Amino acid sequence: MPHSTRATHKRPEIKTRKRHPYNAETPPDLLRKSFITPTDSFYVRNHGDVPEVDPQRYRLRVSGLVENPLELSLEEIKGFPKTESTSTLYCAGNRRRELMETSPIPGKVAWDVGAAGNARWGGVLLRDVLREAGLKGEVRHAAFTGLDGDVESGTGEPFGGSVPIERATADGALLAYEMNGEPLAPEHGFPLRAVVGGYVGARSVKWLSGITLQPEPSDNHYQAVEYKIFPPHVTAENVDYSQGEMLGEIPLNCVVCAPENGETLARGPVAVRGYAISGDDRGVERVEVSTDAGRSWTEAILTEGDGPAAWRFWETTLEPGPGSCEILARATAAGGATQPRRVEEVWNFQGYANNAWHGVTVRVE
Ligand SMILES: Nc1nc2c(c(=O)[nH]1)N[C@H]1C(S)=C(S)[C@@H](COP(=O)(O)O)O[C@H]1N2
Ligand SMILES: [Mo]
Repeated sequence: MPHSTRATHKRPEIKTRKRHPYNAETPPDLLRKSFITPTDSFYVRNHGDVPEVDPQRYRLRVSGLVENPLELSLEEIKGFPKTESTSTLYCAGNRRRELMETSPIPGKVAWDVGAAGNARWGGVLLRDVLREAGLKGEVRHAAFTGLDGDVESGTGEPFGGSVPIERATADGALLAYEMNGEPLAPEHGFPLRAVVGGYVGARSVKWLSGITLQPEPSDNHYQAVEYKIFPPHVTAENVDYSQGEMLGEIPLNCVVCAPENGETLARGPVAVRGYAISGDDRGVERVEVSTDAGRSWTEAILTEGDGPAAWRFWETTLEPGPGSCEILARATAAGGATQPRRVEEVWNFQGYANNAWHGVTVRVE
């Protein structure tokens, strides 16, 4: 098997969602086990082949509207002050499977709830590197380009995407060379990736080869065509790609990880656990659960998580009656925002950003 489709360090419990290119997600129980997701259970989202990069010959190019275009070796990048931050990567396609059950979304990865993970990233602040390059006044976006080969888009171009310059220069935007205290694994972007806290995973470009400072967002396929939200009536047949909204901040979301959907439980108290996430830096204010289809709610306890870019873990205890029971969960953001109730309200033909109330159905005996 070629190097490009091999997952180097993953546990056997990880669920492969696609072999070529390699895509895999973390099962819910494993995801909820530790606040920092170990690298060997962290999801992988690849749109092309994992490139084999020689760290000696590697260069990062910083170009566009800058006073001093840069070409930095890995050693030169590591010469900037080192910074560490805990930040959740959240794939915009997470929970697509539920959207697909409402109405088909052909050709897309059927992610359950595990295309998300929280890591301790080590690297340098993107703004330190941008300061060295010297931004010109017209800069509005930082556009990242990767080194992937043979991407699914068929454009022949590697994966790329951009973020507004305010995000690129914020505290949570890193050029990371470490994940959980180790050099990045090949499938997570070795030797260098962007990590943009609070933004959908697609903007955290792996195997970073270039950063272009520009007045407009990136015209890369994965910014201009995919990772865009269209209203529910737009389809692959009638879509106008000049329209739609480019995904940015992670939409407020809340997921039940335990018990798992379809589990059979004995009568008595049940520990209910999950994660919640909000892409804005004020974070998650409250998580509630319901066992009566949302008529009444019980507040859960927020446990770990207090940084702006990391998810929150939550838990509570319920005692559902015998028979079939759906346990629903929803979050409220610090600014007061809530989640839409039904998947139908958020359905979009590319299947992104499903943040309807999440639920698991269990049987109590
Ligand atoms: N170069 C490159 N960067 C990429 C991707 C990719 O396919 N190629 N996938 C993106 C998407 S959609 C997500 S969700 C995250 C996943 O990061 P991970 O595989 O390290 O979990 O990487 C992003 N960066
Ligand atoms: Mo993603």
